[in-house]
Amino acid sequence: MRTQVAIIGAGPAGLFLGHVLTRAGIDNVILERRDASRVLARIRAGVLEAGSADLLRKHGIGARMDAEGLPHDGFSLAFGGRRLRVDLRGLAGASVVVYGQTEITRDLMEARAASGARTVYGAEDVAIEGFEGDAPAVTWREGGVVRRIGCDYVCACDGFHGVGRASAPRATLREHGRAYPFGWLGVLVDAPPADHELLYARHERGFALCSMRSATRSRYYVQVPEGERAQDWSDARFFDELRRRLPDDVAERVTPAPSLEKSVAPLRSFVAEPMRFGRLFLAGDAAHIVPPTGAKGLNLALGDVHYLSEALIARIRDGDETGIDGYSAKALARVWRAERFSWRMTGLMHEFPDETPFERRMKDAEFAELEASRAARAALAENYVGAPL
Ligand code: RFL
Ligand code: PHB
Repeated sequence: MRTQVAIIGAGPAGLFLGHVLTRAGIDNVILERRDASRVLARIRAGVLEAGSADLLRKHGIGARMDAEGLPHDGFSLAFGGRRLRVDLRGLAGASVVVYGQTEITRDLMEARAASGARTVYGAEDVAIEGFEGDAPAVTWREGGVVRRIGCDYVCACDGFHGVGRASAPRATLREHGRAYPFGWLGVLVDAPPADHELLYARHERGFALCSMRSATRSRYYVQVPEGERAQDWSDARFFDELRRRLPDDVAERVTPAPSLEKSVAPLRSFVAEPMRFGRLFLAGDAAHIVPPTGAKGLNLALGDVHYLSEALIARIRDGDETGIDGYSAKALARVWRAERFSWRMTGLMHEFPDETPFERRMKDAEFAELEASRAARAALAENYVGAPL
């Protein structure tokens, strides 16, 4: 078997890369460890930057997002009894789109099925060979049989625990990051959202977030200590804790309902450098993780794929190597900016177990600055709607 580009992972990064390459006439194969239903069952991101939404439209997969997604012109921060609305449109001239990662994944899966491009689900023990030379290949096990595909390039879009980064040469790979001593417990319910926009709340009991997927489906999160297990949280306990952390008027509008999904996500900041090793490229969570407080992870993955697909198309169609040579630096510049923003939002809005009174006062002062200064709010808004690609 042979292909031009072997893609590992059928999350949003891998599926979007495959989609753009297929539309450019470049043959590609996606190898995914799980089956498609498992991939679709993961409830993750909810917020798309304006630039991400434009990117999906540009590549012909924005129709359902435009019909069903919810454009949001702002969001609110609640901070120890105070409330602040961040007017994204007024301050940064753009809005975001609330449209679930699951829906984007479904749209991309359908487009791929219609195009006839190959995807192998249930590919076990994926391994990458020869990417430091001219003839890389990927091997995997499928129903007990070992298979191999030769290719020109390998793109690892296989998330934080994937094989791509693990295969990178230790001498070149640098890894930076920190884990936070807490996670987010998330619940998805069929009930109208508490508010028409998102609300991020800091409270002495911990952070809480009111988000949504549609006018009838809500997504809520509460900060929990690291190691906490979702099965130890009944729906009643979750909603009780959530309401205690929200401003009274919002808490009253929360409609508890049986959870459709409940899970704990650990919080971490992480960057791997560089994002290219010979003929192996990393994209999305395979290369970097942000804590979800800034709503950046999926957007970074789509941005990486934008740069990487342009670079591969220029190389494969025209023999132009400048794009693939510049990919890592270009993607990382955008990644570090989002890392800083996500780290700052996480610090401001969460309760740290070892927080000193001095650190608490610094956060109070930071929130006061946001209340007092339009420039401070504008900087926040610009980061939230995202840097142009
Ligand atoms: P994914 O989605 O993890 O997909 C990787 C795929 O690779 C497969 N895989 C392998 N396949 C073959 N062989 C192997 N050895 C493999 N190892 C792994 C996996 O099965 C999987 O299918 O990575 P990708 O495509 O880079 O996408 C990244 C996003 O999923 C992620 O950044 C976002 O979900 C982060 N995120 C958010 N991002 C936003 O932009 N806005 C948000 O509002 C937002 N909210 C969130 C989030 C992430 C969260 N969690 C659960 C971490 C909220 C939460 C709670
Ligand atoms: C979500 O709806 O899942 C969501 C929204 C905003 C975030 C993180 C997650 O910052």
